[in-house]
Amino acid sequence: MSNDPYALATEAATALKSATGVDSFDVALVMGSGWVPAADAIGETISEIPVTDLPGFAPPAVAGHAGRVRAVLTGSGKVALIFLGRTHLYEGRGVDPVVHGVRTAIKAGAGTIVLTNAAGGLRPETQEVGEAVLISDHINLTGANPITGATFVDLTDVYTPRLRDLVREIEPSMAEGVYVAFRGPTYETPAEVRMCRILGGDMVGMSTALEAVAAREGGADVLGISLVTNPGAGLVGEPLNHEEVLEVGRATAARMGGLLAEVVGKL
Ligand code: 8IG
Repeated sequence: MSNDPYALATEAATALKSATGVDSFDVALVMGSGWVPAADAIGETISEIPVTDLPGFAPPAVAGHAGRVRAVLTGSGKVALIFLGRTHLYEGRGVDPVVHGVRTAIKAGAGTIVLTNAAGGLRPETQEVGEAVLISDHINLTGANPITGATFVDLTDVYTPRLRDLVREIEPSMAEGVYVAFRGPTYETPAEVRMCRILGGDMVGMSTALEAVAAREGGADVLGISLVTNPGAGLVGEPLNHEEVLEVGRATAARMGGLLAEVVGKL
């Protein structure tokens, strides 16, 4: 196995194609916390394997992150690669495993990467728990970047405007927002949540931004959607817990799966 993350992604893509029996993928989706149950609505499963069967993938570390990858045939005849769970920066393995799925998907042909997550809402005045928000942009406060060296990738349109337009054609009422990414694993302090609001953030979470950057570097289009599962710490009510995230996911799975199926159908 190679130490070069791009070579490792090429190796993983080769292994993925032979393990799934699929020669090339059109689109890849990363199902974050609360989104895994939505995967079943996207199409017919062709095959599914543990990601750890492929070179470079870390074993799952979080409940609700199954650590499996599924090849799916959609109603529109597209072949989708669906990651049921992801690796997070807070797991402490560094940034390469966090973006390995995205890089592998791109090497396996995917030109569109759909990134989903569960997030805290920074605008409880207008957001509801269980609401899906289209990611318009992000603020990367992780302190990390998947790219090393003098590769100055333009991030003007990280989240592809055409794909956001497409989602709004399907779901005209969907709000857009700026996703603020922290390393975690702690949730924010109330002061950090107030800071994020001042900075222009609308959602806060521990994923997605680094994967979006890696996808843009790799030349893919990116769509990001957050499922707001709690108000940011200190904004209202109770402390946060992961079980509630999974519960919101179960309650919204059919709706979110239907939305993703429609989006993939129109790519
Ligand atoms: I779900 O409030 C979920 N993930 N950083 N803050 C951060 N990540 C989250 C939150 C939150 N809710």
